[in-house]
Amino acid sequence: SGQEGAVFQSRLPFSKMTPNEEACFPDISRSGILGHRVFLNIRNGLLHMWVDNPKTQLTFENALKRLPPPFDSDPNLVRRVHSFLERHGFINFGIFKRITPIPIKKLGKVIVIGAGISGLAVGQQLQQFGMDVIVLEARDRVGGRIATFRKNSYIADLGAMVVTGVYGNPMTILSKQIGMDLVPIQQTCPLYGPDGKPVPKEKDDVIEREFNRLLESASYLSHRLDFNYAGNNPVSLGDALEWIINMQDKAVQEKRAAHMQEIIAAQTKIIEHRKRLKSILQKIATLKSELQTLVRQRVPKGAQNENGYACQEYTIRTTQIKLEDLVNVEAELRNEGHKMELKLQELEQNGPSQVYLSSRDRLILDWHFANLEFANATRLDNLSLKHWDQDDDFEFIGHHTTVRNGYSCVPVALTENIDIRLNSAVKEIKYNSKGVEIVAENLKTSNSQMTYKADLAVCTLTLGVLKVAVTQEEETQHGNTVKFDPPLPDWKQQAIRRLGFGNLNKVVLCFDRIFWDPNANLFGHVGSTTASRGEMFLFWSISSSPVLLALVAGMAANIVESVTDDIIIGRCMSVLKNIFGNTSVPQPKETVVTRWRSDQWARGSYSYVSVGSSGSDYDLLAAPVIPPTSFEPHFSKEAEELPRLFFAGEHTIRNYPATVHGAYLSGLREAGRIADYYLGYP
Ligand code: F2N
Repeated sequence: SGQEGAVFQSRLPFSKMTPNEEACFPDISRSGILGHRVFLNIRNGLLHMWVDNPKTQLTFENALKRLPPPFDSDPNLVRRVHSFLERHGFINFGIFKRITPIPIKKLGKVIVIGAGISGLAVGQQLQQFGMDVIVLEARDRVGGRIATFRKNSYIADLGAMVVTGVYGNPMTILSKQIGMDLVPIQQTCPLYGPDGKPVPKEKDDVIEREFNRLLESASYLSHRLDFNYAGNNPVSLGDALEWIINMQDKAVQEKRAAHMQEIIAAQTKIIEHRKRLKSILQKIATLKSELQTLVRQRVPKGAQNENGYACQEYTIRTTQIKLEDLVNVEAELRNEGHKMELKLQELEQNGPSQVYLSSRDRLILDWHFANLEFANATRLDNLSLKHWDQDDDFEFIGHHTTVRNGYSCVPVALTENIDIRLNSAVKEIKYNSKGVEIVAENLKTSNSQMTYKADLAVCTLTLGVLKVAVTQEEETQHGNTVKFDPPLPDWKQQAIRRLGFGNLNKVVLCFDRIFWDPNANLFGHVGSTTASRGEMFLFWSISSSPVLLALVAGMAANIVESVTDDIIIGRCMSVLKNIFGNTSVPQPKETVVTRWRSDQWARGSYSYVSVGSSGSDYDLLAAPVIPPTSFEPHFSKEAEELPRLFFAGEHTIRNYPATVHGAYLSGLREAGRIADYYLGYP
C-alpha cells in the first residue's frame, strides 16, 4: 500500500532512475540530486494515483491537479513523465474508463499476428496511442494458450491457470479492472505412493530436503566450479543431477567398503587373539601337568640331601609362579577378547546405509523431478545447467492464485474495441522498407485469401510455430506453416532454433461429486517407474465444482499425444481408484485431454532455456527486424532504417518467460517501442 507499494507493483526502484528513464530524460539524468528527486517524486506520485484507481484513465490534467506542491510547479516535466509512463505501459494499460477520446486521425497501420495475451496487449496499447490496428487470429477464439473449458457448471483451464505471485504482477492490476476471481492456492500437497497408500509425512519431508540439496549441489557445480561443459558439449541439468546422484551412490559404496574392511580387520584381530589364547591355554595345561608330576614325584625333606631338596622345591615354586603368570595372562586375554567381540558386534550392527536411495525413495525423488519438469515443460536433460533458472530473480512475491471463473475472462476482456479477425490463418509475412503485406487464409470460407497491407506487423506466433517456419524440412502445404519473405535474418533464425519450446498436457475430469479431500487444492501421485514419473503426477482441485485436473509432464507429456482419450482417461481412473478405492470413484461426466504439441497454432506449451541456449536468446527473439536495404533510390535513409517486423510473446521476454504476465508485458514493451519509432517522442 502507499506510494512505495505502487512503485513496487510497477516493478520500478523507488528511489532510483532506471537506465531506460535516464536515457529518456537525459536532462534530468545530468541535473544532479535535486533534479532526480523531483523526477522521482512526480513519477512515484503518478504511479500511486494509477495503482490506486486503475479503472479510470489517469490524464495528465488530473495528475497535475493532484500532485502536491512543489512537484506541480513544472507542468512540462509532469507532462513528459506522464507520457513516458503511459507509453511504456506503467499507467493507463488494460481495460479502464477513458476520459479523453482516442485520436480519430489514425497515425499508421499495424497488423498484429495472433490474438493471444501478448497480441491483445500490443493491440490495445497501439490502438490507444492512435494507430490503426487489425489483429489476425487463426483460431475461432482469442486467448491462444489461455483457454478455458466451460460446460454446464464446469470450468477448467486447459492452458495457463496460475497467477504466480501478486506483487509486481500486471495481472493484479487487470484483476482490479475486470472480474477476475483470484483464489490463493493452498500449497500443501499430500503424496500417494505407487501402491496408492499415503507417503508418510516424515518420509516426504526427508526426500524433499534431499531434492533441494541435489538442486543446490547442481547449482554449486555450475556457478562455483564452472562445470558447465563436458568436452565441448554444454551440460544439462538432468545430467548434472544424475551425476550427483551417482556420486552420492559411489560415496555410499565407498563408505560401505571401508566399513567392511574395518569388520574384516576386527575379525582378523580376534582370530589372532584366539590363537594366542589357545597357545596360552596349551601352555597352562602343560605346566599344570608338569606341576602335578613334580608334586606327585616330590621326595620328602629327609629322604634326600639338602641340595637336592632345595632344587626340587625351587623347581616346583618357579613352575607354580609361571603357571600363576600364565593364568593372569589368560584372564587378561579373555578380557581383551571380550572387548574385541563387543567392538565387532557394534561394527556389524551400525553399518552405513546399504544404498544412497532405496528404490522406493528414488521414486519419491522422481516425483519432485516430475514437478520440476512440469514447471519447465520439458525433461531435465533438455535444460541448460547454467541458465535454466536465469529468470529466478524476477519471480513475483506473494500468493500464487488461480482464476476461479476461468483465465479466458482476461483475453476476452482485452478484445474491447479492437478489430480482431478470427479464423484468419496467416500464411505469409512479406516485409520491405515500405511496409508489410500479410497474406492470410480465411479458415471458414475455404480457399479465400486476404492480403493486408500495413506499415508494420507485430508477430506473436509461438516459438513452436516459428520453429516450423525456419526449419528446412517443413510440412509444406498443409498445417500451419508461415513463410517469411524475405526469410528472417540468420541471427533471429539461430535463436529460434536454439531456445527450447516444451510441452505439458492436462486431463480434465468432471465428476458429479467430490471424493477427494476438499480442503487440499493439490495431491500428488508417485509413479511406479522413473520413466513414467510425469504421468498424472499431480492432481489439482481448484474449481468450486467437482473437477479434477491431472497434469502430464516431462517425457509423458509427448507420449500421451499419440494415445486415444479413452486410454488416458482409463489411466487416470485407475490411478484415482488405486488411491481412493474402486467403489469411491464414480465415472466422470465430462472429460477433456489437451495435446498442446499437436495443436498446430501452438506446437507446444511454452519456452525453456535448452542446453546450448541462454537468456540472451530471449533478447534476440524480442529484437525487431529491419528489412534488407532495398537500393531503391527514392527512399529516404530514415524510412529504410525503420524496423517493420516486431516480436512479442512469452518467448521474447528474458526476465518473465513462459508466463501470461511475461507475454502481456512483452506486448506493452513492443507497443512502446513501435510508438517510439513511428510516432516519435511525445
Ligand atoms: C496464429 C497463427 C497463424 C498461431 N495465423 N494466428 C506456472 C507458472 C509459470 C509457468 C508455468 C506454470 C505452470 C504451467 C501452467 O499451468 N501454465 C500453462 C501455460 C501454458 C500452457 C500451454 C499450459 C498447458 C499451462 C501457466 C500458468 O499457470 N501461468 C502462467 O502464467 N503461464 C502458464 N502457461 C504459459 C502461458 O499460457 C503462455 O506463456 C502465454 O499464454 C503465452 O501468450 P502469447 O501471447 O505469447 O502466445 P499465444 O497465447 O500462444 O498466442 C499466439 C497466438 O497466435 C495464438 O492465439 C495462436 O492461435 C495464434 N496463431 N499461428 C494467425 N498462422
